[in-house]
Amino acid sequence: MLINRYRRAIAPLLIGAAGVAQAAPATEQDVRTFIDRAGERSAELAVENTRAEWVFQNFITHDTQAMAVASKKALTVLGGEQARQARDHMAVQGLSDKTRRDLELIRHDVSVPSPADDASTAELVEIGAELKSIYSTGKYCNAAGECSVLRDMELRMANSRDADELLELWQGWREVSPPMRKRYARQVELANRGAQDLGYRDLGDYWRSRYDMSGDAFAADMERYWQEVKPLYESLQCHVRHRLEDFYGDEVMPDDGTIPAHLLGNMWAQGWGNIEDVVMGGAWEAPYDLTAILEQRDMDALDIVKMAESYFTSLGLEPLPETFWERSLFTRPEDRDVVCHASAWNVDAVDDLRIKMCIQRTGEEVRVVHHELGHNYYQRAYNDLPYFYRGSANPGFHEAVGDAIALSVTPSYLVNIGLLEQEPATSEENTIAQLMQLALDKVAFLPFGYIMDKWRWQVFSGELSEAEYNDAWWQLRREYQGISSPVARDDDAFDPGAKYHIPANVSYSRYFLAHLLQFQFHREMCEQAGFKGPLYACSAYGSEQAGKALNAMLSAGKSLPWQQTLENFTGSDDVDVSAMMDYFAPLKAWLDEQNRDRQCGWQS
Ligand code: X8Z
Ligand code: ZN
Repeated sequence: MLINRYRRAIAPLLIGAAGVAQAAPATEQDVRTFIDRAGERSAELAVENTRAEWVFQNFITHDTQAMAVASKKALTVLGGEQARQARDHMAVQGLSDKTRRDLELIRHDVSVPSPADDASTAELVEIGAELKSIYSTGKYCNAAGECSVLRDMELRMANSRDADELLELWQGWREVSPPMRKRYARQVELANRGAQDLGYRDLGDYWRSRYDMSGDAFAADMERYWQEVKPLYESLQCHVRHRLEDFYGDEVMPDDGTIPAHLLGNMWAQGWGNIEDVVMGGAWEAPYDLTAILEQRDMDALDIVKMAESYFTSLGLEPLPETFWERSLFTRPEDRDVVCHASAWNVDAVDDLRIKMCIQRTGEEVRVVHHELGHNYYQRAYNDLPYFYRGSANPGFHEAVGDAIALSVTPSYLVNIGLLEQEPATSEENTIAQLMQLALDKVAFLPFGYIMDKWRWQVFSGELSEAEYNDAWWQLRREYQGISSPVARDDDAFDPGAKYHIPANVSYSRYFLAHLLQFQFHREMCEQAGFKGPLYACSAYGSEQAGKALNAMLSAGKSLPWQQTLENFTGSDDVDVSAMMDYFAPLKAWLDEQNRDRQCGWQS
């Protein structure tokens, strides 16, 4: 049966490749011809689709959406056909490891696979565009009829210390997502069928299987990494909860040990850096305030991007092309709807690099700009590889590069580039305050980075019905993050949909991995730069040797199993949480001291 299906799939290829009208047993060479052709066909359609998608995301209208859908549909059809063929070609006897892996890459080249029939593909792609559009054009209108967009609400959440106002913003944004739920459930149904056609149990199994190991082994590794970093998270959660209770009073704090989700300075409680003042209780101030520096110097969005670019060029990498500055979107246009969620593009897959971002003048955004340029430098480094190798070693690598670079935004770096007059004194206070600032973003993020896909894995496997989506989401939020909903949720609530990557269908394990990998990359770059001293004090700024080592990794794209690429760069073939744990070791000791007589932990 398998052989028959396989023969049918490969027969046309043999006719095309060898010019004979009869199916012959396929050889490695035939399969290689298939791989090359698949790459050429995908490359052509992908550029066209990226262009249509760029226009749609920069000018969201009925028509641009229709155009993006049409081109996405063509790409999904092609990607699906080739992925199914790749799956069948795996039955060819005696293939080399490299060819097998190349087939695997083709099999994984669609993020949301469709069943083979035309109607399903059209429906699936349409739903995808609708979800993105609902999210990106979403506005919250208050009782007085004043409407706000997400960026403004996020900024208010970052700065407000009024629990009622925070609750209104938190609830308000979640009014955008209920209309997504039905569509989302239908999309899951279709994409699951698409994944099953490719030989996977469901879409979750398909997503987990793109890591050069079985999907089940990947899930086990994710859990292992989480268990390794969990004690650090628990110490932070306990301290933050107590500080919030001191600040807001115990009437807003549940007595089960969880933190209500609206008090953490971020719409999704995924990063808590905006409430550093509350967490440090005014006792120890951060040694510098990057947001204030940007204001004092009157730096605008363009200045921030130039600053990030100059970090990359200091490593010996080429400046961004002229077209980057002409074609990127740096600030939110007032007159139209755009997808504001930050992203980095290489439109022609050669050097048409761009970012699209609604930059705000905050220290947090400085990190995000570095993050996006990390994507652009990666895209440029692998642009000369065959199509299916153009990508990061695994999805986490793409997300880790710019963040690793931003870890070099230290006080000494800011002095170096003239933004800070002098380095803050070396003191325990300053060290802890600096580490706390970063931990509130990086450590706080870890369980959130994990549950976004954990929730989807449950949804995709059919473990949850549509009616259970929201409760299961809060169950995970509670269990892993120790965070609870500040109010009972309505029956029609769809809170996962209020986070971009759910409607946009971007898998999220990549960010969890990136939060660990970036410390590994940073450690390696610091070694290359010859830095001696604690990891948190290192900036690899200006080290061409570090730049060379980094670029060698970037240039490998996904041509090798990621474990190999990681080993070539860092000497280790696995994600190693010790880099992150070492980085935060002084903070962990300090937190445990603060927490000594406190009740920690929460009911899950
Ligand atoms: O989505 C992003 C980037 C674009 S790839 C801005 N990030 C995740 C998020 O915002 O939720 C970066 C960190 C996590
Ligand atoms: Zn990213």
